[in-house]
Amino acid sequence: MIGRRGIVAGLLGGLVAGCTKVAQSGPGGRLLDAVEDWNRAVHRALTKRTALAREFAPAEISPTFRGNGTIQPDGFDYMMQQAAEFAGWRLAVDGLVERPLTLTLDQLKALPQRTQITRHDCVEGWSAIGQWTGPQLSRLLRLAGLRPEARYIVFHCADRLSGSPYYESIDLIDAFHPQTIVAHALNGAPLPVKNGAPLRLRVERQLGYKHAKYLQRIEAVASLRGIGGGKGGYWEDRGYQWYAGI
Ligand SMILES: Nc1nc2c(c(=O)[nH]1)N[C@H]1C(S)=C(S)[C@@H](COP(=O)(O)O)O[C@H]1N2
Ligand SMILES: [Mo]
Repeated sequence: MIGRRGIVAGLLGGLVAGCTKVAQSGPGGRLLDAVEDWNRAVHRALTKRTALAREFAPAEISPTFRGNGTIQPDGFDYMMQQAAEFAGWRLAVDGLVERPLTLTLDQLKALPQRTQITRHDCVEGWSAIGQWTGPQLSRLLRLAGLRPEARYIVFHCADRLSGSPYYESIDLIDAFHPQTIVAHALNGAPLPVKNGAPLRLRVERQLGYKHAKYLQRIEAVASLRGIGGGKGGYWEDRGYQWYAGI
């Protein structure tokens, strides 16, 4: 993970530089304190980003997990796939990768799986607890091999809202977070159409709109400019925060 390693290297570099300056300036207690404060702040920020979201017990699963936003994509291609129970669905992993992938649902299910019971929080003011299953996104990205220029992962969806394609994006810290998965099952059954069949992102440290449904393509990019309205997501292009941490 270039991101984290880069930050840690920068941090060590900063500490070494700090120590040299302290050594040069004699009793530099104040400077050392400042470096320590900075170190602590960076460390706190990093642990916050990489901490696990709370996981719940099976008894806490919501009896119904409502659908929000698109609950039935109305494109012809999607409806044909739906009629065939998504037997022909393919997930592309491409962009700034060494080995572009096209994966069937069976191939995704054959990878090691993660199952997690988490709470979904929508900005519109509702929450639901559900159990999600699927391969970790990190595994797909390692299979494809990210190129060093990759900075963001973009999720292209099969639906449109008010005429524009739904899409989302996250940085590499969230992309490699252990609870970031490409889910094909909700509560032990194939994903219902209203919840994003046949594949949706779960990015558990962020709000509901980041959890892209109807996933067709995962693209590694260096910049979010030029995709949609350029702000990194359908709702971001309409004024929502790009980083929607919870
Ligand atoms: N493709 C797509 N993904 C989407 C949306 C959407 O309209 N289209 N809505 C988002 C919003 S605002 C929320 S709260 C969740 C809702 O997920 P659910 O339908 O499983 O409750 O999906 C998110 N992902
Ligand atoms: Mo939402």
